[in-house]
Amino acid sequence: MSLTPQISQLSTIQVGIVGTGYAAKRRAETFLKDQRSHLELVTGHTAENIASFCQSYGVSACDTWEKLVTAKNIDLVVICTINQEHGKIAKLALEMGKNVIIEYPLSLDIVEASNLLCLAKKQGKLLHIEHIEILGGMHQAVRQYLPQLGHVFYGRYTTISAKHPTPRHWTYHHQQFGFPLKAALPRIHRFTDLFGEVKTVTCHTRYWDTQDGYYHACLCDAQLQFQNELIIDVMYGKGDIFVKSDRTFELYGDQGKMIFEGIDGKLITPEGAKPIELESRRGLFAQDTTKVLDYLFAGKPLYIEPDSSLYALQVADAAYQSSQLGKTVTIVNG
Ligand code: NAP
Ligand code: BLA
Repeated sequence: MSLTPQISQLSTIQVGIVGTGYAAKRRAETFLKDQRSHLELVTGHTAENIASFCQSYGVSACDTWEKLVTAKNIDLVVICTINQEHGKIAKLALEMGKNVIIEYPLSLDIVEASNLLCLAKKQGKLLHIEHIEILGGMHQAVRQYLPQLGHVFYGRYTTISAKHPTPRHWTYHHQQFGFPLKAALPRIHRFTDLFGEVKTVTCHTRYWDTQDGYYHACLCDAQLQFQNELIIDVMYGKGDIFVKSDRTFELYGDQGKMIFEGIDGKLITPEGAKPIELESRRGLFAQDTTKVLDYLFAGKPLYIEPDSSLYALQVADAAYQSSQLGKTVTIVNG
């Protein structure tokens, strides 16, 4: 992606954030510390949370996202709100000629996501889709030790978040969160980043519904077969039907195996087992934010291209189609 000259000539960039939750807070803290950015405006959902966010960080409040993305004094819009809103906010921001940072997923709609990449290119603006899992310790360790596994033929990634009771939160709402493997896109993106193109996807999804579009538990299980015959099983579950949380990542190769249970990693080869220690997952939004400023001001390459996120979304969309149709879906790779 080429450097946006307009920004590289500026000494500071004027930032607006849409959202007041965890991601928005970590972003705001980094923008406030970095001399290259000025946090101008913040908007969100409930007036109460907008007011307390703005008071904590000493920022001006805006009552709607439309006003924020059309504000003349904003150069960079950062979209940290619920998934259902992502696509439309990104679209207006790009149409207004803003640079955009968006938390994954870019959109819950694959056609809209693809159009947004074209729009960003046409406008000559940055569209950065955050994928902090790529910056995280586990993915870096997997990349580092992968050559020691030999030919990798099977992998499995289980993430279960047990909740008792399940909160009435947007992450348990069908429309607001979206299809689980689109919303939790890193479950697929970790593998497409390492192993490339997927050939077929078979997926089953089950929800334990409550009311008003909410559910109290869900289970989404997908099997991906890659072009190189590698088979990956992805299991995503959350809510009150689960007794215990679990995060287990495994890769099997003909010369070794890697396994991560939470932050405890192991590389197992015929010579024995070697522990792989991981750092905490904190600090990743700060890193992502700094990398965007380094890109805009110094032309340093970003760690992720939007096409990589779009491809993972295409695979997640195939998983959605598979679970709707009750059969295996073949991916048409460009
Ligand atoms: P969060 O802490 O729950 O914050 C969600 C934000 O959206 C809050 O400002 C909330 O406002 C607002 N919101 C809630 N319900 C809404 C509704 N119905 N309509 C409009 N806005 C609503 O969420 P988060 O963890 O920061 O996630 C934000 C985005 O980042 C999501 O797309 C998520 O997938 C992505 N992401 C998060 C992480 C992470 O580590 N947390 C990692 C990667 C990607 P109120 O609180 O006032 O309702
Ligand atoms: C990812 N975490 C996410 C996502 C959501 C949350 C909505 C995006 C969807 C997904 O990939 O599953 C929400 N995570 C939470 C909430 C908590 C949580 C509400 O841990 C409550 C404690 N995120 C955090 C915190 C950390 C964190 C406190 O909110 C770490 C200390 C890390 N969340 C984190 C990371 C990802 C993520 C690194 C990227 C997904 C991945 O690593 O695969």
